[in-house]
Amino acid sequence: MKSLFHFATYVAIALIIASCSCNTNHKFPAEELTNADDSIVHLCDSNASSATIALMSRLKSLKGSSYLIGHEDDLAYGHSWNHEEGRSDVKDVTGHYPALFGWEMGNIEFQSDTQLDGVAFEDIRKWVQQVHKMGGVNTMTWHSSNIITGNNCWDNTQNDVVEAVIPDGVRYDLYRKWMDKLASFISSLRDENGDLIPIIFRPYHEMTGSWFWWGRDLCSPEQYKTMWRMTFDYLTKDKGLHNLLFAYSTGDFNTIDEYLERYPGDDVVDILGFDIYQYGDDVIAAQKLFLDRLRSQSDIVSLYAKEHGKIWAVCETGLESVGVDDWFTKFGAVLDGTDAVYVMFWRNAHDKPNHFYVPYEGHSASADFKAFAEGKNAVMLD
Ligand code: BMA
Repeated sequence: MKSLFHFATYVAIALIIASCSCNTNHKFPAEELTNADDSIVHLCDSNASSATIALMSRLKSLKGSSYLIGHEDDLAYGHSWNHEEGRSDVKDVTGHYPALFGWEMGNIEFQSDTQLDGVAFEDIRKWVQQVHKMGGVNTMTWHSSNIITGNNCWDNTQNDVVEAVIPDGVRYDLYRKWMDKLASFISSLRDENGDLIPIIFRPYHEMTGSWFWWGRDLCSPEQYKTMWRMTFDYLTKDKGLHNLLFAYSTGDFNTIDEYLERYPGDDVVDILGFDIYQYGDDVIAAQKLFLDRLRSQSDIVSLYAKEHGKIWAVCETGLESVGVDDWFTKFGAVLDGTDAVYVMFWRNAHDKPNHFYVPYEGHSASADFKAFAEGKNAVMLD
């Protein structure tokens, strides 16, 4: 008896130590709400599924205390590797998977087997399911093509593409067919019980710039808002997709008026945010400017979110090639002072050696990224 008791005690102590040593981060609460209180968790889609309400509730619980760390295409490929089961540059460096995973839908409109960066939609479906099972969050962008020319989303040579896709536009019917393709893929993202997996959908992003066909110089604010509302209604009402949280993410802006110029309304945006990148050859000087921008943009969005009962996130960010060895801890120091609920770093391409936004194993900023990921407010998956 005695030795058994001792053995059990040792096992319990070992388990506690083991769980402490691998849980350096805040935990992302996994419990699903059974009686979600709509006065606390209010979603734009009044018919949102319970899993979607639960995701919002989990995200809300982070506000002001911690943030998820995310990475685009994390499981699909990384710097110099492609499609290796279970591999992730983030995990290689930190020992943990990110808590949020970004996926791109561009080319779904052509019923292509692969999206615009060459990842098979079939694989994305499998990874979305895997992430959901691990307790992580999936977010999605759609760099849809220019429907007038058939070229990609960066064809910004016309200023009538948004006008063409909204009701009464010359490509309205065709655009609905494109949205059908997207809807049918989203509808295939189901868990083991056949229930739709919640997705943070972030369409028509960086609209404060003009590099995409939906950009600032290429449509009026009213046209942009109409396109957003049309998309919201089509996916949630016509297509009955009740697993979507809608995220509005601008590019750079200086004032709340600039931020809200194309904001379609609190009733069709669940999550606020912005995409922000560091540019400039003098990386040290550029980082200072970048962090100043991060601080001021965060303050603006955070205030609006607070006043309107929303949560917000840094939806895309990074420094291409990570040319500063303590970039992440400096970034983290600023983020720690905000109430963002997640941050997503952009992709580590497998076929463009300089196109990566988190360090890979052996990179000189790896230790710094690991320290950031183990920071007091960062949430990763075990
Ligand atoms: C950009 C780059 C491109 C990519 C696109 C969509 O920022 O990463 O290489 O095709 O995003 O994912």
